[in-house]
Amino acid sequence: MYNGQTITVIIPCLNEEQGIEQVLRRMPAFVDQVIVVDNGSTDRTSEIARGFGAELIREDVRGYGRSYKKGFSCAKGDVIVTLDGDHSYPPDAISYLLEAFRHLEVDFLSASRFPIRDRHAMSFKHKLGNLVLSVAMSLLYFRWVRDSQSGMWVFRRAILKDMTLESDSMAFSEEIKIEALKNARVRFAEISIQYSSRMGEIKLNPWRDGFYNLWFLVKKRFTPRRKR
Ligand SMILES: Nc1nc2c(ncn2[C@@H]2O[C@H](COP(=O)(O)OP(=O)(O)O)[C@@H](O)[C@H]2O)c(=O)[nH]1
Ligand SMILES: [Mg+2]
Repeated sequence: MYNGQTITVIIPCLNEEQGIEQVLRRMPAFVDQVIVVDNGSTDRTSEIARGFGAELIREDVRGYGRSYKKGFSCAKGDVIVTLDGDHSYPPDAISYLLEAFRHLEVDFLSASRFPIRDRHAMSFKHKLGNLVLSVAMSLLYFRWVRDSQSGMWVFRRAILKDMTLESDSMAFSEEIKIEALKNARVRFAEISIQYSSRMGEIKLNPWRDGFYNLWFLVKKRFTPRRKR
């Protein structure tokens, strides 16, 4: 419970035995529900998550977006906080983000990894790719977003019912921000956090995911919404 609100943290994991241990070790005590979505790990990810008392949920179909949608369906908190299982996003920043979320009176707060202070945290290629995707998203949606690919967000769970989240892949991170930005009733803000080098092996495929995410932005912008 934080400021009278119950908090759910969701962490998607695909073989993150090193990172998840550090993330869970640093999880603030005020978090009411910690959900680890195991996306078919073959290492000790699930064992470690259970050992720390996290709620372990399995998603057998691979995909970052797919994992999040499964996690959302099990979330009970008033406010949802997300981060990777690789210990690149700081769990210590959760209280800082929740404080900013309240202070800024927003419904969706995205944590930007920029400016990057740890120069080993992201390669030049990744920085450039991130910039291209963020400029593209900002131009398509008429709103400056510095980090369209950030995986750390804080939002009111109630806004999920107004979102159309179709992506099962890495494009999910831009899609959820677009859905927040497009909704006039959802107040959106971005704030900077400290991003550091991930532990374990990277799951992102920079060229494939980068081009796909660019294509996804354009497709989502120009195709009419599917009826639900
Ligand atoms: N790329 C990818 N990540 C997944 C998947 N399932 C869960 N994840 C987790 O999603 C997070 C993001 O992946 P990561 O390799 O860190 O990408 P990056 O942070 O964009 O460099 C990590 O915690 C992964 O373990 C999946 O199918 N694909
Ligand atoms: Mg990561």
